[in-house]
Amino acid sequence: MSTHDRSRVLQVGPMMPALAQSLHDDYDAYVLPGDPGERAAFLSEHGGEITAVVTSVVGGADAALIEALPNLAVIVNFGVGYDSVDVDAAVRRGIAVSNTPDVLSDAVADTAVGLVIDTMRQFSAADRFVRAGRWATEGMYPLTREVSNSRVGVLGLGRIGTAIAKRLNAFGCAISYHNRHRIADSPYRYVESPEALARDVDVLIVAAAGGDASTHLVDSTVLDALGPDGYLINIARGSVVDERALVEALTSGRLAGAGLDVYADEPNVPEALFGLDNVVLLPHVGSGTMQTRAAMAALTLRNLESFLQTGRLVTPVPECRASQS
Ligand code: 8YV
Repeated sequence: MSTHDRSRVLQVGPMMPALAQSLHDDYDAYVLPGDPGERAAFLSEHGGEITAVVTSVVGGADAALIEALPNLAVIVNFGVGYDSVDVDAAVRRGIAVSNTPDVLSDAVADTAVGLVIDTMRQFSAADRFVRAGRWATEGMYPLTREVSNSRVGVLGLGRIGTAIAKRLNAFGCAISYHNRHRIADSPYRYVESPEALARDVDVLIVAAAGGDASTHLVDSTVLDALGPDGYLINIARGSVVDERALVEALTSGRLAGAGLDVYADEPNVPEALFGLDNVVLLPHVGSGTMQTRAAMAALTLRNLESFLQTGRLVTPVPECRASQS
């Protein structure tokens, strides 16, 4: 029997097992069926009961789902990025939305730095070279690009971008950034546009939030400004980069390399990249450590519990902060 009898929680999309278990055991949560027919039947039968949705980048809450839940009061997002939630539709209905900032910044920044090093030094490719027995037959692996003291551009100097900059600053890198707003007390050099930033650096790291405002911020013009000696790293959202233009630039040698953790249509990754040794491909593992995922799950549950008990969230998204204060 639920400990929260008057509120019904709906899990949308897969969740890490411990979190799914808590939602089941402590909240008697429903799980939204994946099959479209079953989903429609579930929503017409139970939609009116649901007051809270718990979701992530994989599930999300679009306008149609929000509309199908007339008593929805809160959307609790597991993850810092909430571009899979239609926040405008939620705000119009007075529905509160939370995410999980801060607790994952270190893990994602570690991933970004790992991708920078792996891409520029080609460690994954060199590992494949050893395993294929090519060292003994072909001799030394070709020389690669040095990371220390290189020029780094961070696109989006939020919490994660700042954690990345801090790490690469310790590598002696010259850090520049572009951001929606210039940051008054930042120790890093502000550059007016993504294109100008790309022109000035050896490696451009995408750390901007996803969503309509940042879609294809990195397009063919920005990639050409980065040029044949430049590297692109993306740990943010696939939507921020024009993926077709990126594949084109990489396959035609107009870019030195790329390290990617995120893609336009996950889990589908452009197969044209599979044979390129100057490209490192990760399966969206930026926050994927046991410690960080446990912290994200705990913050997700704190938000849910706090809202159900008090009507207030611990970490509301910026668009909802006014109505929470
Ligand atoms: C995912 C992420 O939430 O926080 C984000 O925005 O993209 C990730 O941490 C995580 O992979 C669960 O889907």
